[in-house]
Amino acid sequence: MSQHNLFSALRAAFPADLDSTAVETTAPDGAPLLYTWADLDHASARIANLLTALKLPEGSRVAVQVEKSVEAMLLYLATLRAGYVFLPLNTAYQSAEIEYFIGNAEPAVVVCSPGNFGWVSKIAFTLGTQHVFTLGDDRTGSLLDRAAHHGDTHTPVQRKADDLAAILYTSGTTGRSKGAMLTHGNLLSNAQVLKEYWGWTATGGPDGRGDVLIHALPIFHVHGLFVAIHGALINGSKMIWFSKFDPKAVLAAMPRATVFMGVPTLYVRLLAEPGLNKEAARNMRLFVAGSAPLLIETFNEWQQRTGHTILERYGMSETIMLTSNPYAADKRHGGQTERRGATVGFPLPGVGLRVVDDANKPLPVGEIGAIQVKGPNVFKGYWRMPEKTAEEFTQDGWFKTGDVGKVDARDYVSIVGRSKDLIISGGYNVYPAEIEGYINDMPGVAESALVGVPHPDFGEVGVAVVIAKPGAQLNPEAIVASLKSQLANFKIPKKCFVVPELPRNTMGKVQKNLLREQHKGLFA
Ligand code: MLC
Ligand code: AMP
Repeated sequence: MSQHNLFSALRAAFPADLDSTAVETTAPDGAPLLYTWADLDHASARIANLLTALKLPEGSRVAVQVEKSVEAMLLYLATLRAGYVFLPLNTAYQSAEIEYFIGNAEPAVVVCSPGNFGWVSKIAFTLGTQHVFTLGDDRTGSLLDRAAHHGDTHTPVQRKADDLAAILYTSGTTGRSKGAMLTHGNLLSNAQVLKEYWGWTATGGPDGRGDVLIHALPIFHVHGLFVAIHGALINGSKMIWFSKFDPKAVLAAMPRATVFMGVPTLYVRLLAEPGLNKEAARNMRLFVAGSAPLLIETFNEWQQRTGHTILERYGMSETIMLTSNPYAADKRHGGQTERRGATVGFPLPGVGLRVVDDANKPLPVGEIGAIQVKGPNVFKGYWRMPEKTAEEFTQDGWFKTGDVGKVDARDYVSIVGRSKDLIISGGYNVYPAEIEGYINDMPGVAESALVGVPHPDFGEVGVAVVIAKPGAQLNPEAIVASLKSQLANFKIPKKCFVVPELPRNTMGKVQKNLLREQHKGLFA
């Protein structure tokens, strides 16, 4: 059997000089911290040996909800290395959310922050998890304590391309989260394509060691966990690692870096820094944006201030990266080099993309329809939801993205909307049905609607509109406070209104477009 373990491919790309710096970061107390490539290899081997020693069943899930740290990345690498399935969880999730994920994924191992051990371990043990470890962002916790007793060499477990490497939960339109199953083959093929397409270079960066990536995104989603980490590792490139995005710190690191990746909010916040200029960006090679629509104003302002044209790309949890504006001349499209604002570029090599009508019939150039995709990057299906998986694929194997868009005469893809009822706020997805479910369960609530409205920082934020049952008195602040006690903070509506009625069409369906229109100026 040939070896398809993603870790092996990443490890093979480590530079020959294993004592050179792989990651540069600061400890929570502000002390500088350097990790060599040898450190990454040995520390991930220790954790992989610990996981192996637990003798977990084949295909076991390792669910992780910890603050961002280099060790959290090492835990990801160790999970791949040991052949298990990594399941990252947003640190903002609260107990009801965690209970759902653990109940649904049935992980054999859960790793949580030391401060959350009480409630997380209670949920996990109740639901049958055998092992709960802790990992702090200051290298404390039982995971590293236990791993320290294991050896620092480890042979990656053989995996087939089709074996699961990770499960990423993505909420569904009905409110129930679905686990997107990604294989070693999905992740590796996408990393290899992006290495080539974005011109990652092993030499020529500011320190003479090739590209240097500023990593400032969370590592529980596709963008920070796969696109950024795999991008750097598969090129043997150093990372300047930030546990939290701080525009001033990123700006200060920029002269030592060549590549930056961010959701649009990160670009908006960097533009608010007076020090962002051509001089600060002088050594940069590439700025990548995605996960949410990048406003053309942000794209243009960035060009004026830094002299660099942001490369916008488009992806999903289910597919990793799908399309990208060109980094260099793209021979498949007449050698075009232009990175065009308000477009997401061309389908990546190997990715099939079509725009179709309601009958799945491909539409002519320029017409707006549903975006469907195919390729080695497309996931294996939703965890334990075969019916849902079947619904989301056409009979001839195209995945329905739920995004609405068009392809122009020069082959550039634009996303113009979504058929799925989804709000993307600061790069995080908020599914209205989930929030409405919580509001509707509150005493005195008859019905509610959550809509996304424009926001200067987060791009889009949720606004809740609620109607009371006859005779009930509702307080918008109390509704928001109740949601805050139950849900991840980014899902909380930024504003809540109690109104006598909701606008409806003749079928009685709530007209969310009218609510959006009514509230679009709230944060202007
Ligand atoms: C934080 N807050 C948000 C928010 N993030 N509100 C709405 N949307 C968000 N995204 C709120 C908190 O609830 C809190 O409110 C207040 O802001 C401060 O919280 P914080 O945690 O201190 O915020 P901050 O650190 O400033 O975080 C903002 C951010 C973060 C933009 C840095 O949201 C972020 O890292 N976003 C990136 C998400 C990402 O990586 N997405 C990739 C998905 S992959 P209060 O009221 O409690 O004080 C994907 C596929 C693809 O989509 O194509 O890539
Ligand atoms: P997620 O399920 O968190 O992976 O989010 C995926 C969704 O993010 C996609 O289906 C799109 O709706 C959206 N998305 C990602 N990149 C872009 C982009 N560049 N422009 C617009 N929307 C995007």
